[in-house]
Amino acid sequence: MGFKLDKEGIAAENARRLQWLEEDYEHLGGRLARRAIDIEALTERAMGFRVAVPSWGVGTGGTRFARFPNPGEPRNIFEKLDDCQAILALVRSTPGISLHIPWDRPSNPAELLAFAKERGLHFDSMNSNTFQDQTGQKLSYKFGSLSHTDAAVRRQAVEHNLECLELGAKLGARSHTVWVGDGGNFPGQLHMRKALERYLESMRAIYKDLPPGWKLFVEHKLYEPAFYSTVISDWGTSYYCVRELGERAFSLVDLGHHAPNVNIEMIVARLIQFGKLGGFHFNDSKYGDDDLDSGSIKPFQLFLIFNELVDAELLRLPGFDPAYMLDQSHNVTDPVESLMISATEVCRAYVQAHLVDRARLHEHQEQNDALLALQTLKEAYHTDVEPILAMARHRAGGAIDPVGVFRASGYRQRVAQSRPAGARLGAGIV
Ligand code: LRH
Ligand code: MN
Repeated sequence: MGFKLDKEGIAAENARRLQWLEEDYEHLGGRLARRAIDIEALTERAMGFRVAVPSWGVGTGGTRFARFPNPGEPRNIFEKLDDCQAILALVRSTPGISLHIPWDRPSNPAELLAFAKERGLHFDSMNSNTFQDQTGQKLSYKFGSLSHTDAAVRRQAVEHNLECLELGAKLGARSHTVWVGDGGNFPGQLHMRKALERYLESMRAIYKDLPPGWKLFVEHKLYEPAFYSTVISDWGTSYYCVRELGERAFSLVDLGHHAPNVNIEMIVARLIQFGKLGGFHFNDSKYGDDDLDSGSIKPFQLFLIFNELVDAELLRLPGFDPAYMLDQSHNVTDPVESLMISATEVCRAYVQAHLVDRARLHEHQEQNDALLALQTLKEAYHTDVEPILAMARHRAGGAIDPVGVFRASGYRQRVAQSRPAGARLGAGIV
């Protein structure tokens, strides 16, 4: 039943789809050539595109109400990396894995590094966790962590982040992401200026020990778990902090961390202009921090964000090197399938943004021709680049149809056998 997700198994499946792909690819190539666009150059760009996968994304997510585990849930970091290998085998753009500590704390870092390398994987940004209390933890983060009123709690939180840096250095990571849920639920609960000062004092202690060549990412979020005042609630506060910390500190934009209808592509343009755009946690949402699949709710917004990123990339703006990561919670789909589709949707927005006729757009902008300026963007957004994405996967040894091949392989059924369902039902994201 099924087949191994190796080159042979994937090639056999691709063989059944290749002729149609080549027809569609040639047709699109002809249409793009009319716009003086070389499809081969775009396919090269798609093959070079990379987006990191969150280790916490391959397990089934949940809400505060419930979590409904999938068959074959990964039970430890090694099984999570096996699932990440399956994703990489099929879409080829996701060799980077973002770890979360302590959820993924290995007893033997060297063993974990070797395990990842064997699977063509490497470790991307580290993530600390001072938004949950761990068993045996001395001081609680109930009322905050890096901004807590008690210096001992702040020290404990700083120590945890320093442990993440030390571990990440052993695993070959090159950046560290700090998101804290610190904040208040009621007016008056927090002194808002003092809380930010305490946070910055703690972050300076972390920044001081950043390994050479590393970047530190500050992730803002409007609300949740705090429901009145969040210490790092918006890009402005994040930008102020990374400016204060130093040249290796940058702002990370999680798409779900903004109020509805906020113009996120404009925040991206600002952070690019200020030289402080560190990277992204891509996902999508309709209401709050829903952590839904990237491009599933607002694909035009994702395109507009990449329109800003590609404009900067083409201009080779100094220091412009944002880190692309997914950060999603898969409550009702197979996490492997959702992550593959999401990696593809992010790459789609990237390739479409390369279709924008920037000379013509610039002209319309200078002429204040609002309609033709928007049409110039829409022309790129309405171009179906699926043949480019599929050809890029195929040429990189991946699957023309990742989900089709994943299902045909019987991978999920196989891991359901080898990974008996764990007792833990419960709620929450992991
Ligand atoms: C907070 C967040 C953060 C992670 C967590 C898993 O909402 O986006 O990036 O640490 O999700
Ligand atoms: Mn995030």
